[in-house]
Amino acid sequence: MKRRRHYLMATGTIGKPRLIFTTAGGLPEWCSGQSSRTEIIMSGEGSFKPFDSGTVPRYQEPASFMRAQRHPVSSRLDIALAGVPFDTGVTFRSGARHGPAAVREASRLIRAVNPTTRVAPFDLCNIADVGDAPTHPLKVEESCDMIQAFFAGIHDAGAWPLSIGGDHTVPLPILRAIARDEPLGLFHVDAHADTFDSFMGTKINHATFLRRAVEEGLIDPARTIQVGLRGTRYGDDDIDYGNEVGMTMVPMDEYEAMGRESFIDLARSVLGDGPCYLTIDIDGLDPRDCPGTGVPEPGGISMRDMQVILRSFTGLNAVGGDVCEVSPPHDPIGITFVNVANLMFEMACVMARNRKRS
Ligand SMILES: [Mn+2]
Repeated sequence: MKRRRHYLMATGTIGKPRLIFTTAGGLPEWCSGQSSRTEIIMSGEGSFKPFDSGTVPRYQEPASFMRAQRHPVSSRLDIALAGVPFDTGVTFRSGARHGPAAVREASRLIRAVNPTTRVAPFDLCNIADVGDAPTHPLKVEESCDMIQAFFAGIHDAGAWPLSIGGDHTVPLPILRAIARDEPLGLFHVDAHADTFDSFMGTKINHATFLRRAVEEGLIDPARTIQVGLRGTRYGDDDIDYGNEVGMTMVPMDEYEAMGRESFIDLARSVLGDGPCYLTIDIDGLDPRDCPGTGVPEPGGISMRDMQVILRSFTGLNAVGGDVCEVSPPHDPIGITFVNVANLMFEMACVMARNRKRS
């Protein structure tokens, strides 16, 4: 049978991609959107719409974040989705270097419109998957330099980054790239405070990223709120540092006592109107929802609460975000990655709404 080639063609302005058939015949009408070989042609004025799952089934084509188009970093982008496959900064179980691949795969399920806020991020903004930051699997500091350079490219192009790690060292080089001009507020979900000074003689790892970021003037501690802190601890060093610099810390016991709505009010008041960054260490969520992580701690935030909190952030001045510590080898069922894909969508909604406030 004569092979038919289909072209998913950019339509000139931001709009729905159009399928153009270059040869006729062969396939029945009901599968006219499919092909064994679909090519995306990007013109100078092309569309950044994700694949339409009503045309190209969501299990088809190589995975990208939320089925976004793959595109190099460009000044035409509002939000750049990126992976950071790096986990040489972990102190316990490794595996988060595989996080971006697993979340890309799971994010095939993500659809277009937020059911609560009705934000449709791909309608508001040009969003594309710009691929993975380069890393070295054996070198921490060198990898940080490579990651920083990659995100500096995104920042210099005028786009806001939304990434999937990688261990929780990853926000440090991202913040070094995007918070050079002014310190950002920080919404930080985590079982651990990540404010140790050092671990076994190393200063750059997933337990120290936030302390380094404050020391380097990248994060404003007065506009920083941490939630989900719990689990057994080494001592008071990390919490003492947070108190010393004036962060707002909400341990899990306090979160439960104050309740979700009061926490949302507190978070909005701490973060204020200035630009802020969102970082979710997936171990901040309860391991029953997100078991795929390197340092699990029982008794965490539910996926449902996290959804509601992020939806309540609509209107927040969020200019970047990440989800880190997503470790595929520790979740053979894969529910972690479905949840993380949904958190990525929620963050994309907050950022897209902020980018297009008018
Ligand atoms: Mn962390």
